[in-house]
Amino acid sequence: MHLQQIDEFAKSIIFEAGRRIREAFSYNLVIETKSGANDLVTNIDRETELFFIEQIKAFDPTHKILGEEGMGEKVESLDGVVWIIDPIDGTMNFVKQHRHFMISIGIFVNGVGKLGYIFDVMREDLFNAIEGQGAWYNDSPLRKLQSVSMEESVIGINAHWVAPNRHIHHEKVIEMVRKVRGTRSYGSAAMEIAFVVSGKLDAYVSMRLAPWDIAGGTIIAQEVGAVATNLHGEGFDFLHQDTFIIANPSIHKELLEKYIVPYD
Ligand code: 2AM
Ligand code: CA
Ligand code: CA
Ligand code: CA
Repeated sequence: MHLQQIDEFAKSIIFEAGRRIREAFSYNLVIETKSGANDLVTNIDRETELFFIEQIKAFDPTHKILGEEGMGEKVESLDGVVWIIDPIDGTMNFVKQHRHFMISIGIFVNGVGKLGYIFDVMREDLFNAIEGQGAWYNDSPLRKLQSVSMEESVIGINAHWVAPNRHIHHEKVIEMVRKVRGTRSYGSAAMEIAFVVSGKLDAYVSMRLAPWDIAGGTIIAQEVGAVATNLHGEGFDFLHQDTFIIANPSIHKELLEKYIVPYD
């Protein structure tokens, strides 16, 4: 099947899923916790993932789907066409603010990221990319990232990492916070990645992300020259969780060498 056809189909179901999520606020949200008090899931996360699975299987039953809520089949390899889906990224924002949450989708063909989408559901803003053809914010092309210095940078990072913790040298994070122009924390990994690829943030760091948090975003990143790795500077494995950084290429190395230094 032609990539262009999959792209058109993907956009159509993302917009339809967005309409359904916006309507869902008028009926009951059932909120549950998963691994802990800050790890939430709702009936809408699950229903949205199921909607994607049903639509994709009707479109082409050979496509495989790896979704956060585990409603699809078990996906153990990236052979064939694989959709990696986060039906709602930023569930806490969804529940608490009714905004600032994204649908995030990456489509891989035999392990290569081909199509990436991050959709801001309430603003109806789409960031997307086609491998080798470019990236767009709605209908405007996204430009290659211009270089920035640390002093001019705005970095997406959670306040946790400025306090003593077992993941990274927090005193180096404090140095970074003092050096850069500003820091932000939006509560949706996909939103922060969308901001990095469109130059609204210069980097985003997380200690633990899963494939569905970053699949769509890393495909868009390639098209604008943003660099995405784990905190050891290695490529991300799309079947397991890992640490994560995405940055403007002019500061990625410096961030990892001087400021975002994991213990192990
Ligand atoms: P989610 O909303 O899809 O769960 C919140 O800081 C960001 O981290 C969100 O993008 C959230 O995705 C993601 N995240 C990944 N693992 C998480 C976890 N165990 N608990 C809470 N948020 C998590
Ligand atoms: Ca979640
Ligand atoms: Ca997520
Ligand atoms: Ca989610």
